[in-house]
Amino acid sequence: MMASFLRQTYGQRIHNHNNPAAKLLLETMERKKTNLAVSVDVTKSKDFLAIIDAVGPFVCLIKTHVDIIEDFDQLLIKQLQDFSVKHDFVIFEDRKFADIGNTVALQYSSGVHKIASWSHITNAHPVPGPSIISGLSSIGLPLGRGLLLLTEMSTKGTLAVGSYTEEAVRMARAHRDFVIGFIAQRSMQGIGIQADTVDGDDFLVLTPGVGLDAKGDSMGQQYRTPRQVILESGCDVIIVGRGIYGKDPSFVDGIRVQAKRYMEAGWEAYQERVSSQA
Ligand code: 5BU
Repeated sequence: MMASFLRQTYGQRIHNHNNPAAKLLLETMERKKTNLAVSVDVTKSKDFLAIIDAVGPFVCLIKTHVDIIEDFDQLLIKQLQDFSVKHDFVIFEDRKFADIGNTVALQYSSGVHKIASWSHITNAHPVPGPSIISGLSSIGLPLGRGLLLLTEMSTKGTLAVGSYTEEAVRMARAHRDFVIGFIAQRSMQGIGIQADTVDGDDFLVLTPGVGLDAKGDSMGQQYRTPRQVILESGCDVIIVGRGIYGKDPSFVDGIRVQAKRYMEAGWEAYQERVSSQA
């Protein structure tokens, strides 16, 4: 059955969560009136920071892939954190952990990037089973971090479907303190439980594969509109990358225009959702 979280406002849903990262994200969305996350997939620090400063006012969250930055150093993390305070957004390193508990704990805490020390949210593939959650949680939970499990993907031919998705949602329910939600293409409400059971777990759904102008790319990516994602599929956050900065990361005026456009489209779809009676 369809639970009522979809009609609750982001502000109301803060009370459904105990994890500090989940609360921070919902508070930020409510305060700034945006469900837009920008994925900053560029290889140079200069472009990375320019895009973040340009889109900052319009986003609830900045998603990073710090391992693609060629001139990465700890100063960049300090600058990212300063922007997070200046513009009031949450940080999500899209690391997609996928190994045994001991290894992911080391990858999360250590190495060049020390992700747990600065990223409010990170994510993991459920493929190793529950031990990946305990491994990451041993590092992240004491720091107040939150984890998203990847239960679906936006790519053509993804294997994350059916019973894989269902089992992953069950894994999340068993680790509610640290797992705050999913990277998925639709609401995971009621997935993996009996049809007549009420699902009392409010998970956040962050959704990549969003574009207003293109249907996909040449490497298997598939795009849907903010309306399809938020209103028709019940997701909470739209994640947009190239739709906002295109091929020219230095054209900040254009980037601002696109960020505002996606923010408005995402918020309009959300308002329609929470006010709908169906
Ligand atoms: P794009 O430029 O809007 O296509 O970028 C999408 C981003 O979201 C990119 O960083 C991907 O790594 C990420 N992504 C995705 O596109 N699809 C998925 O299913 C997952 C992540 Br999981």
